[in-house]
Amino acid sequence: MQGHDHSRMTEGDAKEKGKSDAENMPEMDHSKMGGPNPDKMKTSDAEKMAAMDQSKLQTAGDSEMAGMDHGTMDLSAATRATQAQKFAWAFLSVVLLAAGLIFSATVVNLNLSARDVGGAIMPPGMIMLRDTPGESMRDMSAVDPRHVSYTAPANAQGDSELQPRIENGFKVFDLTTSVIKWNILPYKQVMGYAFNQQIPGPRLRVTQGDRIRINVTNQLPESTTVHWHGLILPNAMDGPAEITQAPIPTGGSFTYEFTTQQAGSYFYHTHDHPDRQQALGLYGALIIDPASPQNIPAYDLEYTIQLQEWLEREGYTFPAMLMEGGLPNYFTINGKAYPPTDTINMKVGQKIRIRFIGTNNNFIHPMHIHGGPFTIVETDGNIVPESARIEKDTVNVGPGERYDVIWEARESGRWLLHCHIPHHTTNNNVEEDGAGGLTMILNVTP
Ligand SMILES: [Cu+2]
Repeated sequence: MQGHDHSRMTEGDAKEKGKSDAENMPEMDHSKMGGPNPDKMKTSDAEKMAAMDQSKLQTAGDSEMAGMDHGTMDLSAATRATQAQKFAWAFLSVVLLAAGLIFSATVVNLNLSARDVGGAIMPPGMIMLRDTPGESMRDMSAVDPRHVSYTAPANAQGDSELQPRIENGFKVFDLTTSVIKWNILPYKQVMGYAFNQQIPGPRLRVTQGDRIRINVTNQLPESTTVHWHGLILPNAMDGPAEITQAPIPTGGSFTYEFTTQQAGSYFYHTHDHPDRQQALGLYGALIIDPASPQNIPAYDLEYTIQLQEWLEREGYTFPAMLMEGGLPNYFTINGKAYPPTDTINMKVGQKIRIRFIGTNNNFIHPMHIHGGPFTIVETDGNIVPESARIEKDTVNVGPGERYDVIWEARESGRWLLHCHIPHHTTNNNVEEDGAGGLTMILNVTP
């Protein structure tokens, strides 16, 4: 019956073996103690062994645990770690430590050093895997608040016309880049990259045929350049960093010089990491008036619209872009989100020329005007021939595009001009006074 489990015994087994089990019990107990096979032992031998075992226990108990009763003494001996147990714990600890390191190495990019990404604050939701380069992270990181050198008044306006000074027949403009704090709403301040401490940068207005010179000084924490979007000019003056010129380093400057050959609505913007710098505000309008009258319909007023997307979360401003973590939550016309965008006052019968400029960096904005269609008279600075002019009430303004449209105030009232992607007419997904973001009002009176 040795080794036979009682619970597995059948009824027949129990009847048949029951008696012999009872008879063998004392021997089974001895066998559990180890030592010589009790079957082969004489009765007197078994009795001697039992006595010896008893005396061993007694001796050990007396010497090591004097004063304690036998029960406690036995427990203490049972909980004492053996060499094998100590080794097993040490081995398990080493295995767990190694597993922790290996697991971390599989999910964390150990190739990046603090020099690569030190101080960078990343947008929530950006996907950063082991193959994400440090440069990618710096590109999408928040504007470092320590680099802000100026805080614009909450009601400051961008796109203010910069008057040139005349030097040797050149119209000379000075542009300086820097990091500023800028209010896109009375309660919402962003940290942006600005020309001359405003977003958009100052409007440069010249005449076709003018010789112009622009001195650019860079006070950003990174290099930059300026590109003159759409212009016919010497290649060396075109602006793309690393392509036609060395980037202007922090504290450095560069002078651009050319003669304006075209007329129309243009703009200037950074061409050094523009995905970051232009998304943070480095752009401005460049309006070139024609040298002689153009064949376009007459108009009474004009207004320039520059679009931009923003990503601002928890006090940090990230360059908005079409990438995980970079999606925008604010949208501005000339640096302001509705309600504080401009309201244009008109009389019934007046016509306004609106210059839509695609300074927006990532998103196409279908710009719509209520109260009747407009006529597209120029595209990307080029006059649309009279026979090809079309009337529309919505025009897609993609990045880099310009549309000059003429809209007539046919009825009095408050007419909306807005992007037709409704998310772009909210402020962080919230509507205020009926809209937000890319919205403004044309207020027409009789
Ligand atoms: Cu839009």
